Amino acid sequence: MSYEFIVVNPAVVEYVATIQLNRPKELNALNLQLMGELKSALEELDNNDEVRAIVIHGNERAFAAGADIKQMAGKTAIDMLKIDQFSTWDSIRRTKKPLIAAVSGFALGGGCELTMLCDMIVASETAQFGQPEINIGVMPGAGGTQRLTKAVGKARAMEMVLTGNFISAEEAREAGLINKVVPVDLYLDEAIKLAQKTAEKSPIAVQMAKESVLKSFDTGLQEGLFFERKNFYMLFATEDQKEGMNAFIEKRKAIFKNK
Ligand code: DAK
Repeated sequence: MSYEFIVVNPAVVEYVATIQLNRPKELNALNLQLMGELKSALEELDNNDEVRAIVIHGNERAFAAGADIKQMAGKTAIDMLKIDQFSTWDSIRRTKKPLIAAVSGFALGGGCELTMLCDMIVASETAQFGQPEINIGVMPGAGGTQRLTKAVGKARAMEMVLTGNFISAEEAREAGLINKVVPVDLYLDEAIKLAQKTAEKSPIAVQMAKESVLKSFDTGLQEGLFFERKNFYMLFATEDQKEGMNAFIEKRKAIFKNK
Protein backbone atom coordinates (compact mmCIF):
# COMPACT_ATOMS: atom_id res chain seq x y z
CA MET A 1 0.00 0.00 0.00
CA SER A 2 1.33 3.47 -0.70
CA TYR A 3 0.77 6.39 1.65
CA GLU A 4 1.05 10.15 1.36
CA PHE A 5 1.79 11.22 4.93
CA ILE A 6 3.62 8.26 6.41
CA VAL A 7 6.60 6.18 5.29
CA VAL A 8 6.51 2.50 6.17
CA ASN A 9 9.53 0.23 6.29
CA PRO A 10 8.31 -3.28 7.15
CA ALA A 11 11.83 -4.62 7.78
CA VAL A 12 14.24 -1.98 9.01
CA VAL A 13 16.02 -4.86 10.75
CA GLU A 14 14.80 -8.43 11.11
CA TYR A 15 11.30 -8.52 12.63
CA VAL A 16 11.17 -4.74 13.23
CA ALA A 17 9.13 -2.28 11.19
CA THR A 18 9.21 1.50 11.30
CA ILE A 19 6.53 4.02 10.47
CA GLN A 20 7.62 7.61 9.96
CA LEU A 21 5.06 10.40 10.34
CA ASN A 22 5.87 12.54 7.35
CA ARG A 23 4.36 16.03 7.18
CA PRO A 24 7.55 17.83 8.15
CA LYS A 25 6.47 21.35 7.11
CA GLU A 26 3.46 21.12 9.44
CA LEU A 27 5.54 19.55 12.25
CA ASN A 28 3.74 16.28 11.50
CA ALA A 29 0.36 17.70 12.54
CA LEU A 30 -1.96 14.70 12.62
CA ASN A 31 -4.63 15.34 10.02
CA LEU A 32 -7.38 12.80 9.43
CA GLN A 33 -5.70 11.30 6.38
CA LEU A 34 -2.44 10.74 8.26
CA MET A 35 -4.28 9.07 11.13
CA GLY A 36 -6.21 6.87 8.67
CA GLU A 37 -2.96 5.89 6.99
CA LEU A 38 -1.36 5.12 10.34
CA LYS A 39 -4.31 2.93 11.28
CA SER A 40 -4.12 0.99 7.99
CA ALA A 41 -0.36 0.55 8.18
CA LEU A 42 -0.55 -0.74 11.74
CA GLU A 43 -3.28 -3.21 10.80
CA GLU A 44 -1.18 -4.44 7.92
CA LEU A 45 1.97 -4.79 10.04
CA ASP A 46 0.01 -6.44 12.85
CA ASN A 47 -1.00 -9.15 10.35
CA ASN A 48 2.49 -9.59 8.92
CA ASP A 49 4.28 -12.58 10.50
CA GLU A 50 7.65 -11.11 9.58
CA VAL A 51 7.01 -8.15 11.90
CA ARG A 52 7.24 -8.53 15.66
CA ALA A 53 7.62 -4.93 16.87
CA ILE A 54 6.87 -1.52 15.37
CA VAL A 55 8.64 1.80 15.90
CA ILE A 56 6.72 5.01 15.19
CA HIS A 57 8.82 8.14 14.72
CA GLY A 58 8.80 11.61 13.25
CA ASN A 59 11.88 13.66 12.47
CA GLU A 60 14.43 15.53 14.55
CA ARG A 61 12.25 18.66 14.95
CA ALA A 62 8.93 17.02 15.70
CA PHE A 63 7.36 13.71 16.51
CA ALA A 64 4.00 15.46 16.05
CA ALA A 65 2.77 18.90 17.15
CA GLY A 66 -0.77 17.64 17.67
CA ALA A 67 -3.92 17.16 15.68
CA ASP A 68 -4.17 19.46 12.67
CA ILE A 69 -5.58 22.70 14.10
CA LYS A 70 -6.26 24.10 10.61
CA GLN A 71 -8.40 21.07 9.79
CA MET A 72 -10.29 21.27 13.11
CA ALA A 73 -10.77 25.03 13.44
CA GLY A 74 -14.09 25.38 11.58
CA LYS A 75 -15.71 22.16 12.76
CA THR A 76 -18.89 21.99 14.83
CA ALA A 77 -19.44 19.56 17.69
CA ILE A 78 -21.62 17.46 15.38
CA ASP A 79 -18.91 17.43 12.69
CA MET A 80 -16.44 16.18 15.29
CA LEU A 81 -18.89 13.54 16.49
CA LYS A 82 -19.55 12.32 12.95
CA ILE A 83 -15.88 12.14 12.02
CA ASP A 84 -15.58 9.62 14.87
CA GLN A 85 -11.83 9.84 15.28
CA PHE A 86 -12.12 7.52 18.26
CA SER A 87 -12.50 4.47 16.04
CA THR A 88 -9.13 5.30 14.47
CA TRP A 89 -7.41 5.94 17.79
CA ASP A 90 -9.00 2.85 19.35
CA SER A 91 -7.88 0.73 16.46
CA ILE A 92 -4.29 1.94 16.98
CA ARG A 93 -4.61 1.10 20.67
CA ARG A 94 -5.70 -2.43 19.73
CA THR A 95 -2.43 -3.17 17.88
CA LYS A 96 -1.28 -6.51 19.26
CA LYS A 97 2.43 -6.11 18.63
CA PRO A 98 4.64 -3.86 20.74
CA LEU A 99 4.65 -0.22 19.63
CA ILE A 100 7.63 1.95 20.43
CA ALA A 101 7.56 5.71 19.97
CA ALA A 102 10.88 7.30 19.01
CA VAL A 103 10.47 10.96 19.87
CA SER A 104 12.58 13.97 19.00
CA GLY A 105 11.39 17.57 19.25
CA PHE A 106 7.71 18.27 19.82
CA ALA A 107 5.26 15.64 21.05
CA LEU A 108 2.26 17.86 21.73
CA GLY A 109 -1.47 17.41 22.10
CA GLY A 110 -2.49 14.46 19.93
CA GLY A 111 1.24 13.88 19.34
CA CYS A 112 1.82 13.35 23.05
CA GLU A 113 -1.33 11.23 23.19
CA LEU A 114 -0.08 9.10 20.31
CA THR A 115 3.19 8.42 22.17
CA MET A 116 1.09 7.33 25.14
CA LEU A 117 -0.79 4.83 22.95
CA CYS A 118 2.60 3.23 22.36
CA ASP A 119 4.00 0.70 24.81
CA MET A 120 7.45 2.23 25.26
CA ILE A 121 8.88 5.65 24.48
CA VAL A 122 12.48 6.52 23.64
CA ALA A 123 13.25 10.23 23.39
CA SER A 124 16.07 12.44 22.26
CA GLU A 125 17.41 15.07 24.66
CA THR A 126 15.53 17.69 22.63
CA ALA A 127 12.11 16.10 23.02
CA GLN A 128 9.32 18.11 24.63
CA PHE A 129 6.03 16.64 25.78
CA GLY A 130 2.94 18.73 26.31
CA GLN A 131 -0.84 18.99 26.20
CA PRO A 132 -1.25 22.60 25.03
CA GLU A 133 -4.88 22.27 23.90
CA ILE A 134 -5.86 24.68 26.69
CA ASN A 135 -4.05 27.45 24.76
CA ILE A 136 -6.49 27.07 21.87
CA GLY A 137 -9.67 26.90 23.91
CA VAL A 138 -10.09 23.15 24.15
CA MET A 139 -8.68 20.28 26.18
CA PRO A 140 -7.06 16.91 25.46
CA GLY A 141 -9.45 14.59 23.62
CA ALA A 142 -7.49 11.42 22.94
CA GLY A 143 -6.39 10.25 26.34
CA GLY A 144 -4.36 13.21 27.60
CA THR A 145 -6.34 13.66 30.81
CA GLN A 146 -6.38 9.92 31.55
CA ARG A 147 -3.20 8.21 30.32
CA LEU A 148 -1.02 11.20 31.19
CA THR A 149 -2.40 11.34 34.74
CA LYS A 150 -1.83 7.61 35.20
CA ALA A 151 1.73 7.98 33.90
CA VAL A 152 2.95 11.15 35.64
CA GLY A 153 0.51 11.64 38.53
CA LYS A 154 -2.01 14.36 39.30
CA ALA A 155 0.34 17.28 40.04
CA ARG A 156 2.26 17.17 36.79
CA ALA A 157 -0.76 16.20 34.68
CA MET A 158 -2.82 19.09 36.07
CA GLU A 159 -0.01 21.55 35.37
CA MET A 160 0.46 20.31 31.81
CA VAL A 161 -3.26 20.18 31.02
CA LEU A 162 -4.32 23.41 32.78
CA THR A 163 -1.36 25.63 31.81
CA GLY A 164 -0.15 24.04 28.59
CA ASN A 165 3.41 23.89 30.02
CA PHE A 166 5.71 21.46 28.24
CA ILE A 167 8.04 19.06 30.03
CA SER A 168 11.50 18.14 28.81
CA ALA A 169 12.62 14.63 27.92
CA GLU A 170 14.52 14.37 31.18
CA GLU A 171 11.48 15.49 33.22
CA ALA A 172 9.33 13.03 31.29
CA ARG A 173 11.77 10.23 32.13
CA GLU A 174 11.88 11.15 35.82
CA ALA A 175 8.08 11.25 35.89
CA GLY A 176 7.81 7.78 34.36
CA LEU A 177 6.20 8.90 31.12
CA ILE A 178 9.05 7.62 28.96
CA ASN A 179 11.66 4.90 29.09
CA LYS A 180 14.89 6.46 27.96
CA VAL A 181 16.58 9.72 26.94
CA VAL A 182 19.49 9.60 24.52
CA PRO A 183 21.43 12.07 22.36
CA VAL A 184 19.51 13.23 19.33
CA ASP A 185 21.54 11.28 16.78
CA LEU A 186 20.76 8.03 18.62
CA TYR A 187 17.06 8.18 19.45
CA LEU A 188 15.84 6.20 16.46
CA ASP A 189 18.59 3.57 16.73
CA GLU A 190 17.88 3.15 20.43
CA ALA A 191 14.17 2.72 19.77
CA ILE A 192 14.93 0.13 17.09
CA LYS A 193 17.27 -1.68 19.52
CA LEU A 194 14.50 -1.81 22.12
CA ALA A 195 12.13 -3.12 19.44
CA GLN A 196 14.69 -5.76 18.44
CA LYS A 197 15.05 -6.87 22.02
CA THR A 198 11.32 -7.59 22.39
CA ALA A 199 11.20 -9.03 18.85
CA GLU A 200 13.67 -11.74 19.93
CA LYS A 201 11.15 -13.15 22.41
CA SER A 202 8.21 -15.43 21.77
CA PRO A 203 5.70 -13.25 19.90
CA ILE A 204 2.75 -15.01 21.54
CA ALA A 205 4.19 -14.44 25.00
CA VAL A 206 4.90 -10.79 24.14
CA GLN A 207 1.34 -10.32 22.91
CA MET A 208 -0.18 -11.89 26.02
CA ALA A 209 2.13 -9.88 28.26
CA LYS A 210 1.30 -6.60 26.51
CA GLU A 211 -2.41 -7.35 26.74
CA SER A 212 -2.07 -8.14 30.46
CA VAL A 213 -0.17 -4.93 31.30
CA LEU A 214 -2.73 -2.86 29.38
CA LYS A 215 -5.52 -4.61 31.26
CA SER A 216 -4.26 -2.99 34.46
CA PHE A 217 -5.38 0.38 33.10
CA ASP A 218 -8.97 -0.77 32.67
CA THR A 219 -9.64 -2.94 35.67
CA GLY A 220 -9.29 -3.51 39.40
CA LEU A 221 -6.51 -5.66 40.88
CA GLN A 222 -8.43 -8.91 41.36
CA GLU A 223 -9.87 -8.92 37.85
CA GLY A 224 -6.46 -7.97 36.45
CA LEU A 225 -4.75 -10.80 38.31
CA PHE A 226 -7.37 -13.23 37.02
CA PHE A 227 -6.76 -12.02 33.46
CA GLU A 228 -2.98 -12.30 33.92
CA ARG A 229 -3.30 -15.85 35.26
CA LYS A 230 -5.42 -16.99 32.29
CA ASN A 231 -2.85 -15.61 29.87
CA PHE A 232 -0.03 -17.19 31.87
CA TYR A 233 -1.68 -20.65 31.78
CA MET A 234 -2.50 -20.21 28.10
CA LEU A 235 1.20 -19.81 27.25
CA PHE A 236 1.79 -23.39 28.44
CA ALA A 237 -0.14 -24.45 25.34
CA THR A 238 2.56 -22.96 23.11
CA GLU A 239 5.62 -24.62 21.59
CA ASP A 240 7.50 -21.44 22.44
CA GLN A 241 7.04 -22.08 26.17
CA LYS A 242 8.54 -25.58 25.81
CA GLU A 243 11.36 -24.22 23.66
CA GLY A 244 12.07 -21.31 26.03
CA MET A 245 12.23 -23.45 29.15
CA ASN A 246 14.16 -26.32 27.49
CA ALA A 247 16.67 -23.86 26.02
CA PHE A 248 17.27 -22.47 29.52
CA ILE A 249 17.85 -25.97 30.91
CA GLU A 250 20.09 -26.94 27.99
CA LYS A 251 22.02 -23.65 28.31
CA ARG A 252 21.36 -22.53 24.73
CA LYS A 253 19.59 -19.63 23.05
CA ALA A 254 15.89 -20.26 22.47
CA ILE A 255 14.55 -20.26 18.95
CA PHE A 256 10.98 -19.04 19.10
CA LYS A 257 8.62 -20.00 16.29
CA ASN A 258 5.53 -18.02 17.22
CA LYS A 259 3.66 -21.30 17.74
N1 DAK B 1 -1.80 21.90 13.42
C1 DAK B 1 -1.61 22.50 12.21
N2 DAK B 1 -0.46 23.11 11.86
C2 DAK B 1 0.53 23.14 12.77
C3 DAK B 1 0.40 22.57 14.07
C4 DAK B 1 -0.83 21.91 14.37
N3 DAK B 1 -1.04 21.27 15.54
N4 DAK B 1 1.54 22.78 14.74
C5 DAK B 1 2.35 23.45 13.91
N5 DAK B 1 1.77 23.68 12.71
C6 DAK B 1 2.29 24.38 11.56
C7 DAK B 1 2.34 25.88 11.79
O1 DAK B 1 1.07 26.45 11.54
C8 DAK B 1 3.39 26.30 10.80
O2 DAK B 1 2.81 26.31 9.52
P1 DAK B 1 3.04 27.59 8.51
O3 DAK B 1 2.62 28.78 9.29
O4 DAK B 1 4.53 27.54 8.26
O5 DAK B 1 2.20 27.25 7.34
C9 DAK B 1 4.38 25.14 10.83
O6 DAK B 1 3.65 24.03 11.36
C10 DAK B 1 5.56 25.39 11.74
O7 DAK B 1 5.08 25.78 13.00
P2 DAK B 1 5.54 27.12 13.75
O8 DAK B 1 5.94 28.17 12.78
O9 DAK B 1 4.47 27.45 14.72
O10 DAK B 1 6.85 26.60 14.49
P3 DAK B 1 7.47 27.12 15.87
O11 DAK B 1 8.78 26.41 16.01
O12 DAK B 1 7.44 28.62 15.95
O13 DAK B 1 6.46 26.59 17.00
C11 DAK B 1 5.09 24.90 18.10
C12 DAK B 1 6.34 25.24 17.20
C13 DAK B 1 4.95 23.40 18.14
C14 DAK B 1 5.36 25.43 19.52
C15 DAK B 1 3.86 25.61 17.51
O14 DAK B 1 3.76 25.26 16.14
C16 DAK B 1 2.58 25.18 18.19
O15 DAK B 1 2.25 25.69 19.26
N6 DAK B 1 1.81 24.31 17.54
C17 DAK B 1 0.51 23.91 18.01
C18 DAK B 1 0.62 22.94 19.16
C19 DAK B 1 -0.74 22.55 19.68
O16 DAK B 1 -1.52 23.40 20.14
N7 DAK B 1 -1.06 21.25 19.62
C20 DAK B 1 -2.35 20.74 20.09
C21 DAK B 1 -3.34 20.72 18.95
S1 DAK B 1 -4.95 20.10 19.43
C22 DAK B 1 -9.07 13.51 19.27
C23 DAK B 1 -7.81 13.16 18.83
C24 DAK B 1 -6.77 14.08 18.93
C25 DAK B 1 -6.99 15.32 19.43
C26 DAK B 1 -8.23 15.67 19.86
C27 DAK B 1 -9.30 14.76 19.78
N8 DAK B 1 -10.17 12.60 19.24
C28 DAK B 1 -9.85 11.15 19.06
C29 DAK B 1 -11.49 13.04 19.37
C30 DAK B 1 -5.88 16.27 19.49
C31 DAK B 1 -6.01 17.58 19.56
C32 DAK B 1 -4.77 18.41 19.44
O17 DAK B 1 -3.67 17.90 19.32
